[in-house]
Amino acid sequence: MTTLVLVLGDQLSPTVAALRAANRTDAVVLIAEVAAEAGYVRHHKKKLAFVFAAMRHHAAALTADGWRVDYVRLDDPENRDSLTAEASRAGARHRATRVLATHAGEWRVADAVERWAADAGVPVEILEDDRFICPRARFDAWAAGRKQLRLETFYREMRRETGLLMNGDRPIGGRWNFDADNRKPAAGGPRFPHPPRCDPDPVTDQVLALVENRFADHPGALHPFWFPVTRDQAGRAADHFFAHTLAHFGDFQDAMLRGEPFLAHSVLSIALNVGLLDPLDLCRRAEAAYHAGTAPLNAVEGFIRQILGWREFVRGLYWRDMPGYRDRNALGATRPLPDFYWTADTDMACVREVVGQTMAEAYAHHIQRLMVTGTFALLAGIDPIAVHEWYLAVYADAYEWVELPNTLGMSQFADGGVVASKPYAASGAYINRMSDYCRSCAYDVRARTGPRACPFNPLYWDFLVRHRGRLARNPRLGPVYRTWDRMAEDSRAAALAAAAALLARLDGGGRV
Ligand code: FAD
Ligand code: DLZ
Ligand code: SF4
Repeated sequence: MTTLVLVLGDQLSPTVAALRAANRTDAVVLIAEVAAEAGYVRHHKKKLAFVFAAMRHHAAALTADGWRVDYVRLDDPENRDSLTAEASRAGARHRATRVLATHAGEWRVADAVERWAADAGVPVEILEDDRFICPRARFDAWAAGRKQLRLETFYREMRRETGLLMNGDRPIGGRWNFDADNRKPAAGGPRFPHPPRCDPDPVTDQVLALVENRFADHPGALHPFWFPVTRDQAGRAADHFFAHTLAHFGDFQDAMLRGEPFLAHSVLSIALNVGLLDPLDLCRRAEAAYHAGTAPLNAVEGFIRQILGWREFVRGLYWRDMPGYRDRNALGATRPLPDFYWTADTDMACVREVVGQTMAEAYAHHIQRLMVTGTFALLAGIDPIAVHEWYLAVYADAYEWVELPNTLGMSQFADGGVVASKPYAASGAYINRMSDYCRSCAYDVRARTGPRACPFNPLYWDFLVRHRGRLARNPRLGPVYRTWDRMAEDSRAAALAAAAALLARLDGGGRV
């Protein structure tokens, strides 16, 4: 009797459901590097290196912990290139009499595993992935019958259920949300500590050589590679964040600064999303920092809201609304993704900085993703699937369950308002307020028209006019439309003409 335990590349927790249900005495754990997962989008080289290095280290840790692990390398000549083909091959190799799997994090993989399981020839048990704070059924029960799903309502319920930052039934500090305090620009702020750099060991060095050889045509810089790839390293990165950075997290949460990719962000999502860290544990540690007086409430509440609120909320939505969710395109956007999303070759300093940093680090923080590359794509009407595939490829923390609702929903409004109550459309003024990018830009952030006008300005008005039929009824956008209507006729015409010229340049492959 042999049980085959499937462990996928983002299931690198020693207590993942399938391992908990198995027994070291009769189990073989299959971990497989496969071309299909490496290539379903053109993943950034650092992301590939991270996933493979973390998988190899996890296999070694499980072996040390007494598990029999069958690790299939990408360069194994027998490798059959897909997770299900490797599961079949391993099933036959080990004469498996049953298979245990933890539900995959992406619909695409979950569907393939389910279809494979139906005729695997042996019983296949697919267990819920319980490494989240809110079980899927709990989210569905919360969502059932609600006309609108709003983060704030869900988040409050999660606060009550976990007791995080609660004083009985009341939120500590008397408010649920300290977002309004979290909008300081970073220029002139404190020095922001760099997240700790983990030097590659020989295992990671081998992976780096593999990625260098096999994925030379994938985007992004492989070196320097410094991400944590073991639980110990991820734990140390978290320790560093709680000791040195969390206290500033709130104040500068929305800020952007040239040459400062990380500011006061934790950069923990990369390790968290493969299971090297635990979400509830991170929330409890943040709460403990508040009680110990080492971080203020606005920072701690902001951090907890991202994990307990947003991360759980988007995951619940993803599973509730897939597979149809991926095809949504409420604003009918069809333009191809401009090349500068890959090359950073643009005169827009903000986009250049964020794409350049993304290609270097496979990381950008939330506001960079949302309000720079995201907002530009939204205003320019880029096909949401192209935008989605870009985010999925270039960020080391990107898995569809978290990336898709953030990109297609929050950032591109392609779900018509499920994740976000209004589109994150903004003119250049927002970027200018929250960053120092505009100071080094070829464009003038204050100009609305003319050759030097910041592209975000005419595109912002053009976007609102293009989608007036759908958006004017949104109470939060009413005042914006009233401002537009009050503008002089010639100013409005000039803004629309500037937008048309810009979009024509974009379509013609001209420089923007
Ligand atoms: P911090 O700012 O330190 O936040 C702490 C933690 O909160 C993060 O580690 C993350 O786990 C969680 N978190 C914060 N915001 C969100 C959010 N909106 N949704 C879910 N979790 C959140 N996050 C991903 O993990 N993977 C993605 O593929 C991803 N794609 C995104 C695409 C777009 C267009 C946008 C706007 C956001 C996306 N996010 C994604 C959310 C967010 O940008 C990242 O979680 C965050 O930037 C990760 O960096 P950090 O660890 O330094 O986060
Ligand atoms: C992201 C990724 C990559 C690049 N490679 C692998 C792999 O070779 N083997 C594997 O099991 N998982 C990989 N992953 C993670 C999977 O894509 C992930 O399990 C799915 O996104 C489903 O959550
Ligand atoms: Fe970006 Fe416009 Fe500022 Fe240039 S002026 S950095 S394009 S917001």
